[in-house]
Amino acid sequence: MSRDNLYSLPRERVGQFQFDADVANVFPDMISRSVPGYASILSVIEQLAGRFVLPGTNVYDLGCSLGAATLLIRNQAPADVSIHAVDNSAAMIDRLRDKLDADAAAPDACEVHLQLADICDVAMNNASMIVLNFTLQFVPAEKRRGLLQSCFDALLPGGGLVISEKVCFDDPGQQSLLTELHLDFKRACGYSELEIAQKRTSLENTLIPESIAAHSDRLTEIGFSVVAPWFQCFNFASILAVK
Ligand code: GEK
Repeated sequence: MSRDNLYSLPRERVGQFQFDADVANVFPDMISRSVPGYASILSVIEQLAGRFVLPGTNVYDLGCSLGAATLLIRNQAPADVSIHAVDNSAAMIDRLRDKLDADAAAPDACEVHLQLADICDVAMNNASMIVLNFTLQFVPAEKRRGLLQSCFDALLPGGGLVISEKVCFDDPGQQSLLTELHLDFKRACGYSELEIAQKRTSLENTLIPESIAAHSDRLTEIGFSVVAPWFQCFNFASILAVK
C-alpha cells in the first residue's frame, strides 16, 4: 500500500481537495490514517450485508472509492445479487476495475457493476442495502435530502441504509475536544502538523459535516422506521437506518 505523503511538502497555494489519480494511489493509507474506526466500520458493513442483502436484489455502494465496502459486501451476497459501485472519480473507478479484474473472487460471486457517475443522478431500485460510507459529507448540502429520499424510495421494506460521516457538535466544548482528539489520532498515525494543516485547508469547503442529530432527524422525517447511530469515535460516526 503506497504511503500518503501528498501534503508533506509546503505548497504555495493549497487548492480544493480532488479525488484524482494521486489520491487514488494512496487512498487506503490516507483513509485509514485519517478516519478513526474506518476498519471497524468496514467490518460491520460486511456483517450487516449478511443480514440485509437479499437474493435477487440490488446493493448500492455510493462513493465507492476503491471498493472497500463493495468487496466485503460481495463476500456475503447471494450469487444473483447485483452490487452497483458508483463514484464520480475516474481515477477511483479505473483502479477499482483493475482490482476486480485481478481479484480471484469465488466462482459463484455476484456481479459488481461499476458506474462513473454523480451519486445524485443514479437511478436506484429493488435495493436491499445501500451504503454511503463517508460520501454524503462531500455532497452539496442542498442535494442531501433528495439523495436520501431516492435511497429510501429505492429500498425494499426492511432494507438497510448505512451512512458513515465526519460529524460536528452543537456544543462548542464537545466540538473542540473531539476535534483535538481526532488531530491527536492523525499525529499518532504519523501525519505532521504541516500535512494536517494543508489537508484541512484543502477540505475546507468540500467536506461539510452535520451533527448526528441533524442526520438522524432527516432520516426519520424521510420515513425510515428505525434510525440507529451505532458507531462513534471522536468526530466520526455511523448510522444504520432501516426502511
Ligand atoms: C470506502 N466509501 O472506502 N458522486 C459520486 N462520488 C462522489 C461524489 C458524488 N457526488 N462526491 C464524492 N464522491 C469509500 C470511501 S471517500 C471518503 C469514500 C473520503 C466520492 C469521491 O470521489 C470519493 O471516492 C468518495 O466519494 C469519498 O468505504 O475520502 O473521506
